[in-house]
Amino acid sequence: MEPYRQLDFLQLDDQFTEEELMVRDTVRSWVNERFMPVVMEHWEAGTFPMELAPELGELGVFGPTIPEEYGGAGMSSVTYGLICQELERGDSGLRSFVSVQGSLVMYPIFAYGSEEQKREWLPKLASGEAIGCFGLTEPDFGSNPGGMLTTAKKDGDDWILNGRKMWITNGGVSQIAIVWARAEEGIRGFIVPTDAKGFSAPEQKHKWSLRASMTSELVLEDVRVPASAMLPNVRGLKGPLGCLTQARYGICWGAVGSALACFDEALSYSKERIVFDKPLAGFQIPQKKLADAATDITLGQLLALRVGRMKDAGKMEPHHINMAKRNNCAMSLKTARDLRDVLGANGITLEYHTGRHMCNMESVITYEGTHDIHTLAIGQHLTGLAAFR
Ligand code: TGC
Ligand code: FAD
Repeated sequence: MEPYRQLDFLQLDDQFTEEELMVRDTVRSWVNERFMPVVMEHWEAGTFPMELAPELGELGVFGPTIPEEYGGAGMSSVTYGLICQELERGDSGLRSFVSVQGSLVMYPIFAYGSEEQKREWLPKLASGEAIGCFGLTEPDFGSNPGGMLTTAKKDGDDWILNGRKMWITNGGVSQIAIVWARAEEGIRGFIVPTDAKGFSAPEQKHKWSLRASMTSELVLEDVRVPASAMLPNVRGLKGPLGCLTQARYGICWGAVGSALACFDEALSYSKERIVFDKPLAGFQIPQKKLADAATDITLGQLLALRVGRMKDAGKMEPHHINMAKRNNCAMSLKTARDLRDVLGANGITLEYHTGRHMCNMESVITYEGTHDIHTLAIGQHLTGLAAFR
């Protein structure tokens, strides 16, 4: 198969700055050299290559938009988007690892934390010396996190946490967990060290999607944390939902990366594969699949780019992200399904990447708000009427 060549049908590279393209290309080369050789083995084993965490830190992809004084790189949101695109072109598990660290762990500490919390944790998280996870979802409260049962009770100056979180990316490989819990005064976020007494993170096994990513439950049984563990500057569901807006933004770009990988593979395969004495690419039906995919990917690129420029200009609002996450995940899942078919039987082996991307996208279209939850959020914005309840 030929080396990766990214589809750029509308010459969108013209729309990026030199610095944005340089970061994209650096991350692309790293993914090719360091991640692609091991992805199949890890996906099959159901593990993430943890030895790469310090390299990801050195690459500057953990919280790249966080200011340099806290260990970040102070990059633009569009640059962050391109990073997510390149990582997810490798695998959704790789982008998830990075999104959770940057958007769901570093972001709440940066946006809602005290100065001491920022100075203590952000540099370690940026370098990959510490890994974090984000515990919002519970067994009975996924789409409706406002119903959470996990509690935080005051005991003198301390807090006592009790409850269960479920489907937590990086839960079993983290040093800290951002845990959202119901206190008397409303929902609060806590930085919980994972070696605290009463905290455990049993792994959730047997996934057939996002296999190169560890997913765990978080069990909190009378976990005692000091007052200084609470994120002081936010209260209520808008705290965790504000983090989700950041992570969903990265997914808009990541989903494009996954679809680009499938397109590149199907295009090169169809040119090499001979059926009925001529290349598969010379038949009308595969050409329609490729034309549809190229069009859908290009529209997804435009959407991600526009939302990214709006975010950098301070104009992006949550409903813009609802549309971009919803559209780009659905586009990427459909593209992977359609192009998997172009590879015939080879499409169901891990020797090729499209089937792996197709399975991964079933998680990506579900987490960070399901397709239908984003549909309802757009509906609410358009009509002013919430149809969730
Ligand atoms: P609602 O009454 O609408 O809102 C409560 C408060 O939150 C504010 N708000 C937001 N703030 C920031 N960003 C957003 N996107 C926001 N959406 C709402 C809202 O203004 C309000 O503020 P205030 O000041 O009035 O209190 O809340 P609701 O209970 O009706 O819920 C709305 C709904 C259903 C849209 C929301 O709960 C939702 O988004 N559900 C989906 C849950 C979800 O996405 N979970 C993701 C878990 S994390 C994850 O999946 C990580 S995967 C990681 C990986 O591996 O990449
Ligand atoms: P449910 O809420 O039970 O939804 C089931 C179905 O009902 C869906 O089709 C949904 O769209 C539909 N539905 C729900 N409510 C409505 C409604 N009002 N109207 C119409 N239809 C509705 N969570 C974290 O907190 N941290 C993580 O790191 C994390 N990582 C994850 C990693 C993976 C691999 C996966 C798969 C999930 C992860 N999640 C994480 C959880 C994820 O956010 C939830 O799975 C997701 O929000 C959906 O919740 P649920 O699974 O409980 O589905």
